[in-house]
Amino acid sequence: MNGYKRYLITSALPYANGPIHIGHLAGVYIPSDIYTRYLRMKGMDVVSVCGSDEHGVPITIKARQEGVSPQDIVDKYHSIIKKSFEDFGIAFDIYSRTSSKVHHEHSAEFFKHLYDKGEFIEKTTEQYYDSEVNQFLADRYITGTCPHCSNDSAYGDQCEKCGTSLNATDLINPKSTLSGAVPALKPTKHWFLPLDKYQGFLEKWILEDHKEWKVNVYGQCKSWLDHGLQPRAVSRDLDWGVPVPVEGAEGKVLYVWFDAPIGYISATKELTPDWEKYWKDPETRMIHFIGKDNIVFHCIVFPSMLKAEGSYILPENVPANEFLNLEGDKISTSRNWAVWLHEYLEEFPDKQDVLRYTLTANMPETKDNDFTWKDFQTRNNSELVAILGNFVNRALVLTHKYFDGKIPALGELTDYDKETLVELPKLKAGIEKNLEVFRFRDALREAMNVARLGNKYLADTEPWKLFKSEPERVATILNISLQICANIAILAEPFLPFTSDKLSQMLNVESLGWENGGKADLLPVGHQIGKAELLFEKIEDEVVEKQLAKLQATKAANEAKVIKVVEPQKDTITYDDFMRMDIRISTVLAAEVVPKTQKLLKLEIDTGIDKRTIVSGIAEYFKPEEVVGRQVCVLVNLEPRKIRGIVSHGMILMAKNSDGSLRFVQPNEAVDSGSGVS
Ligand code: B3M
Ligand code: ZN
Repeated sequence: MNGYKRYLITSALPYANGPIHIGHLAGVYIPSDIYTRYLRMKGMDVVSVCGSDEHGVPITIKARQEGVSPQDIVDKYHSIIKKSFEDFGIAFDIYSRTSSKVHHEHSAEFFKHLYDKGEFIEKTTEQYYDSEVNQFLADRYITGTCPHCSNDSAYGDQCEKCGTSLNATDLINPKSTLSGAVPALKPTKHWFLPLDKYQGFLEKWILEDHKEWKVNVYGQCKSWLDHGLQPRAVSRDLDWGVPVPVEGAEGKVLYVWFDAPIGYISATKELTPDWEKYWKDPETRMIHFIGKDNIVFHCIVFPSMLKAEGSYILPENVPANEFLNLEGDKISTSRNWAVWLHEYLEEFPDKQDVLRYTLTANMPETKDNDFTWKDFQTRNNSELVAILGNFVNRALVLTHKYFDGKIPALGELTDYDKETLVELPKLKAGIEKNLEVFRFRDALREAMNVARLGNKYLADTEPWKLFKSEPERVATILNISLQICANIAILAEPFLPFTSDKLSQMLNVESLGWENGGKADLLPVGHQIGKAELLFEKIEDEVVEKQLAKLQATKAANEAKVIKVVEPQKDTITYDDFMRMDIRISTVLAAEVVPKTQKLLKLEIDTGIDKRTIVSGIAEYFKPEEVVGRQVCVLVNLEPRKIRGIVSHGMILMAKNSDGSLRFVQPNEAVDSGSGVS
């Protein structure tokens, strides 16, 4: 903590292509907020910046799916996300967005500066181009067959079935998702940042000078560095983003991972004319809060960009978290497997701190962790209500009852009183020690221990039994209890800001600075406290069951959706081709399984023009007795074909369901046999 004049806290810029959920909060924004609040309470010069990441292909895809412009998408989600942060008390100094003018200008300038310094390599590569829509295709806009597992809907960057990362040129039978056309390779020029050039610098800076970084972060960096870094393209052929500011770059934009981290700089620039102090003075300590999937960009790519530029500081630490799962499954936007913050608040409008508490207590600091509604309920009922809420409530209620809500005088202290009070500065130091190394779960546990201390103190001293016989002793006990309450208001603030506010109001004090934590004389004798209100209320089983039922319904809906393979449209035929098909309503007269087969039925059919034999591959789905007497559609003029020694004269029309099962195509009311279908 020493040797720095100021802090710059950045939090990963969420993509503005969807709302945010508990995983985002637990992974990035709660730790960032706890840390920032702590620094502010200590009176540090600190700036916390964030904003929406509004560029990149996923946003253009979402826009296309919804039939609106990318700007419409980012406008919509930027305001939803911004509101969620405000509602949860995530206290950024600025929440900006990368479509802002300042950002476009600053990121273009940053690129131009590197370009002019000759920091990029220009390379022409072959990329898929869709000549029907006249554009180069981002990897996500190309589908084809995976060369590893034959999945025929793999993307140009990854096969989601077998998980392999791919290059678009690896795909067999590539197809443009924009037009369905077969794309062709076409040369295109791009700018690459030669990361290999920074290999030595990064090895020293991270592997030698930052051994204190979290094991998961250090390990990922080491693995990248051990594999050897390669030049990375920092431009893309796309029409959404920051245009590449050099001649001959029409239709090209900065790669989203080039401009997004510069978003931290532009947000600071929007916030204060003093922004350079935060970005360029080595006495600033910069911390990046991110999730584990962003480690390489924040520890390798962005530092290389900053180094290439030359005038910026580097992050002092990047305390990335792992992922949070939900009820044992990976959180997924596409499967709607998430607790969305805006939905949570509809159900629990005044329980921001309960979620903040549960997510901090389960923060995926060193490994992936699980959020369950049961745990949420237990944390609330057995910790927040039973310990913190209960203690504060008893202390305040008894003070009103015995002393008209005025802080009573302290008498002579017993050994037990002294032992209790001596714990306060120790707990405070424990919180600090943990926060300074980004161990938020342990820090929270120490903060809760302040409430545990108070709860135990009241339970052990039982002032309600003493008032008649020893009113002075009760005065001392309540004075001490209230001082502990004031400590909670201070020490819990970074974690539970709403509760801390409410508690300060109840104690009738302005919010107290961090330096007061640990003290036992925060509330002077005679000070009038406010009304005692409950800080937390019990969450009943039904409430949690309702949330579980909602997730269950999501799961059921997802299961119904799986393997929905919709076959692409076939080649165009002429009207005449269609008219040449003679389809008739026919009746099945008799049916039997073709001997030694499992799939084939031999059917005797009345077509209205004749009676004939047709062999049909439906035996797995229909027993002979189920089809006799049915009206079916038959293509009667199909050329005869010998199947298992039986000549089949025509084809029964069947619909194939998404799970592969078959259904007859049949009139919904009886029709004469022989009626034509057209
Ligand atoms: N938007 C990725 C993400 O949300 C990205 C972070 C940018 S931070 C500069 O995971
Ligand atoms: Zn595959």
